[in-house]
Amino acid sequence: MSVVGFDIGNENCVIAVVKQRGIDVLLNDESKRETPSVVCFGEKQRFLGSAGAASAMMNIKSTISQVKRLIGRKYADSDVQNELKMLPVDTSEGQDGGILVHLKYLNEIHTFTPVQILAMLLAHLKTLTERDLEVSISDCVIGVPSYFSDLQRRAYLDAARIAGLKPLRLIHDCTATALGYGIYKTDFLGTGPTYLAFVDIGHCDTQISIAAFEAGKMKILSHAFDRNLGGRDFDEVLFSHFAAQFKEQYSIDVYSNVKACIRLRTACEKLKKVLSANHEATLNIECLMDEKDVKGFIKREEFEKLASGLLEKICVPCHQALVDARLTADRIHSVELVGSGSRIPAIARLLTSQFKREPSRKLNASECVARGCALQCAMLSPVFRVREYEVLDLNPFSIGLSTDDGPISAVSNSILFPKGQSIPCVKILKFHRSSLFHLEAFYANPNELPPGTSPKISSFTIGPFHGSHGGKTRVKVRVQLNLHGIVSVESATLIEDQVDDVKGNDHPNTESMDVDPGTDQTLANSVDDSNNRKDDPHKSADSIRRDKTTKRHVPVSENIYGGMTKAEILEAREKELLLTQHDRVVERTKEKKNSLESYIYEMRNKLFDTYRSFASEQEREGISKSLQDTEEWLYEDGDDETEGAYSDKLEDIKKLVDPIENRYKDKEARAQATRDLLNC
Ligand code: ATP
Ligand code: K
Ligand code: MG
Repeated sequence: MSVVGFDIGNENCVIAVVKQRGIDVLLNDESKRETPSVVCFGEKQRFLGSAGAASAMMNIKSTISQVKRLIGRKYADSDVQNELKMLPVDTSEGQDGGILVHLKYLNEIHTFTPVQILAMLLAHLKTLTERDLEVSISDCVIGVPSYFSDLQRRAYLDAARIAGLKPLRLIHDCTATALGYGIYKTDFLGTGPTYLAFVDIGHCDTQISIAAFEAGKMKILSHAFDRNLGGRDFDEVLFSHFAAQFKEQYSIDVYSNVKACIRLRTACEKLKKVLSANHEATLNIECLMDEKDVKGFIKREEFEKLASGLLEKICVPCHQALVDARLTADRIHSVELVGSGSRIPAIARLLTSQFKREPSRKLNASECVARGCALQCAMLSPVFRVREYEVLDLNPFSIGLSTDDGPISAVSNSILFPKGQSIPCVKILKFHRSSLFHLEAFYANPNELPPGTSPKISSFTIGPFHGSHGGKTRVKVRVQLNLHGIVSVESATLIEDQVDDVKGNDHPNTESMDVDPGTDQTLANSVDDSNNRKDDPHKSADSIRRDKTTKRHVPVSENIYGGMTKAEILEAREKELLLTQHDRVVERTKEKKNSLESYIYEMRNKLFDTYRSFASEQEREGISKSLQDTEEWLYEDGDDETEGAYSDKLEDIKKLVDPIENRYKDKEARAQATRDLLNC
């Protein structure tokens, strides 16, 4: 079994695997370590990853990039609308308020959700991994932004399932980076924890986390972010600058031309990269639009002036990360700067002033997330032995729970899992109920959330069940915030005392409290770590009074607001398999056609050269004619044929050529034998 880590970026994906001697980053079909996050629907097949990027310009209206920006989000969200403006693909609102993309593919309009598109990308990464490892894989760990909502995390898991993957964990990007940093480091000072800040600037976002390291463990103290600040925003600054300049200079309005926009944006991204290493850079685009060639020039200083607003924005999450971690900048031992978006020199300068020290670049800026994910996967996999290392991460947004009757007042401010709570975590709640009821999970503090995030998470139906007459009925509900950062009801148990009420408190370890006798809810117990599950204090209490208490399993069903049902996931999985199958057939057909073509060229040469003296004139003429006919067929009727048709044609010619080839080979073998004899 193999363990794999995936970093799904808005621009690039990285695959890392743990091998005997360490962590390897895999090469894609173009031998690159980064794979573009692009899904493109060509006329006859899909092009994924690098092939997708290569085919994008030919299929503008059916190429999707940055799908991560759309995952688990609402069509009506104003941020999403801005995103969609940049995506030249047709979209609409789904019945559940989600996003649908419509593309022409195989002469039909197909509709996909962002989850399906992400699944295509994941399936591609899975294929690349399997090709490299020569085994099939399913266990993996995938990096996610810390600001992802419950729904976005679930969407990632759904996409992974559709792709045939089984994520052992969705891990926050910076947590993965911090893990990769800390696990091999043994020189942390003995006196108390060492604090580090990890700053990851990607294509679309900025994430900052502060972690505390001690020998053998790492604890995340805060996650802060700007969801809308990344490399592409710097591209956009250059884009607007040159769009305005070209309007004046060349009287062209690139905004009116989709293709010109894409080309100018691409050129601006290149320009930005050049400016990271040089003090000035030029831009040349041939035939940008209206058959006009354009030229531009900019100095780094000017670029930095244009981008000063963006640069200042980075200070906000830096400050927030420190505040949430309850630390001042001088307590930070080092600031590790990662993500390729951070290569702009002005960013390092700005961070220097924020943290009062120059950021360091000890980690591989583009691979650290994937590497950390692979490590975490090895740690979670039963088949791998990794050094003992504790990773404590935390919940980014406060999660509340309410019942049909309103908030659970036993929980302070009805927040069950506060922001900063460590994950995973289980809390046990007891309700005095005699029949089916509902629980509702929600985000308790909208101020913490990225704008546009719905506070509604999910609702859980506990039941149906019926208490037997006369007995006192309690329902014990285990609510968990799992390793992925997703809230769910793990189980519900009906507990009936057959005798009179036992006592308020179940067990010395149980903090039972009837905080709100007016309602029928009681917060019974909080267990802050699911690792403690095995020594649930209830077990011993129950075994003591087994004769008096009965326990029964109560069914729980969940409804995720905006999520996919199991049936929908299955259907999407079937569809993905069909599309993959189709792509494979198209690929094989192309290969067969190519080999037929090259066989024709090869034989045409050999026939009048190497094989000349081995064929009669009649044979040569027959073969020549057959080669000629097949070539013509390839250009006409045979241009778009099936795999089988190309194989048949190849076999037909081979039947004519083989006898001649055999005669040649016989003679060669005899000659070689003679040579060997002479050499003896
Ligand atoms: P995200 O983390 O937002 O999902 P990602 O992980 O794909 O995206 P990265 O690969 O870390 O993002 O960074 C991509 C960004 O880095 C792009 O905007 C790219 O233009 C930018 N970039 C790459 N090289 C340089 C460079 N030399 N100078 C400036 N920017 C660069
Ligand atoms: K990346
Ligand atoms: Mg990234």
